[in-house]
Amino acid sequence: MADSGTGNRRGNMGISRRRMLNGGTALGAYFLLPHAARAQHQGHDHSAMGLDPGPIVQAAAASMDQPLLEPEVRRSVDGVLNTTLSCRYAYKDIGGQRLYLRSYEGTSHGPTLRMKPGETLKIRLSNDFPPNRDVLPQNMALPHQFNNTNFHFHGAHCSPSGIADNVMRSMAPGKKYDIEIALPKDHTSGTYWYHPHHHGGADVQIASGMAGAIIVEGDFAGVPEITNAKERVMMMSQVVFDAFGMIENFSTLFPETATRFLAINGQRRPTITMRPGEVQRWRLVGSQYQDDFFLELEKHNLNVIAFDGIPLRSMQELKTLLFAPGQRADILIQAGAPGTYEFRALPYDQGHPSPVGPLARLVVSGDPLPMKLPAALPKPPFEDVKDSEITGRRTVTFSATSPEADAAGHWQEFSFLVDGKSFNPNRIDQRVKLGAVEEWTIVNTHVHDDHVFHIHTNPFQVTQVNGQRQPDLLWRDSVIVPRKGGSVVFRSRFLDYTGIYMLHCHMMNHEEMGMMQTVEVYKD
Ligand SMILES: [Cu+2]
Repeated sequence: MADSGTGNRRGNMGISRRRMLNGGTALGAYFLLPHAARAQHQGHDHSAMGLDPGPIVQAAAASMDQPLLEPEVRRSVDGVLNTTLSCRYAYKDIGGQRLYLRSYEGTSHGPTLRMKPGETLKIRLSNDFPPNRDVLPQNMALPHQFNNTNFHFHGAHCSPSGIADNVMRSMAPGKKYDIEIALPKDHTSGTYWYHPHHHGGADVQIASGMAGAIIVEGDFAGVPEITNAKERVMMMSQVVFDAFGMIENFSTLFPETATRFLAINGQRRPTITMRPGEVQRWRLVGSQYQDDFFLELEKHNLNVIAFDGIPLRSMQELKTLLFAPGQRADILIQAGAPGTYEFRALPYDQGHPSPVGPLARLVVSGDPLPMKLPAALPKPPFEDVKDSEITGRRTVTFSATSPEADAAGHWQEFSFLVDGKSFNPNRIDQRVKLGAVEEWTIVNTHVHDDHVFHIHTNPFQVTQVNGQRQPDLLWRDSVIVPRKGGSVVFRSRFLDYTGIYMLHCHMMNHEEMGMMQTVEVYKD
């Protein structure tokens, strides 16, 4: 990335980039001070110069334990969800930090879109970011031009072409773009999401909170234990920022220990209230940019009814849930005895330590509200893929090279590859004939990291992990592939859509550095 031009863009602080660099250490330390201490510090400096310290003390107001807020909801009308989406910089107050980040609509996460199978999503996207100031890199697989964007409907079974779910589109700053995505009538109902997918800047944009939920309505009809439960949309995130409260350089996201703290819907440790016995449906969206969360809710089961927007055949009553970037989990929580319980990420070894810390607090209080968990779930939407259906098999290998010292290296010392190659949008890597039903083996030869395989357009049914038969035969669109030669075997039907789309690692640092391939489904 060329740094030459970025000084002006950061010039809102009234000093040149050179001076910022010279004073970087001091300023960095300043920004790491707790708010109250910073306010006091600023007060001293400024009063000495006879300046009003301004309203910064105000920002020291409680930054945790506020009620959980959910993104604004936009719904379809007469079969169409017609909306606009502005991509722009915004100040965001997260966990007591005033950050200046890229956003949808100026909010911490984008609006929640609610629609039904058979309906059409029409978006006029306005790229209101400033112009890119960096030239294209020699190696296009590397991060660049963070102000270009596009739109991806993660998990949707829809056309990847034209102005539909086409992640090959490039939406440059200063212009408006139309997106039109038609869902088929038999689309699964559940929790989906949207985020930018422009290669070069998607990682920076997602890490900044550019993501929103898409709820395809209508699942579990006839199961009142679920449809009567209050719903909550939870956009999970790892909050990262530099000493200036921004993300303007890829080094801010890498190495993978860069996370400052965890958040839900742009709030650090918010409070969720429930009455004893009450059942709520939490729609967890794995919009964290990079790492797995190993989730636990103190003294409560996580009762999973759907993964990746696809209803399960039976509820899974879990004590902990390993939740990778890109994935979704719909869970029923039944509140226990009055008290306060931590919803948190526990330590986990994904090759490097997964981020840990509080996500939210569940406060159970008030009169009991007797509700029940469902005794059984309805028939799931997809038939199992049978041996007799399989028309072909292939293997896809994730690998990476890293410096000797591994995680201590600069990001440019690593490479992240699929089948030994870095991403090239002008090359077709997997060609699949329309109508094929295939069994794929995804291998991860990287010794240091688990990776997260994700493919667009068609979900898949996982049959084996590390050679072990999976009795629950889950349908997913994103799955963890264990390190050190680990593997996942799945089956998928390529029935409805031709066109070019992507498979990639959903740890966005890896995707951005080249761990992505093109898939072309063609008609004979
Ligand atoms: Cu990866």
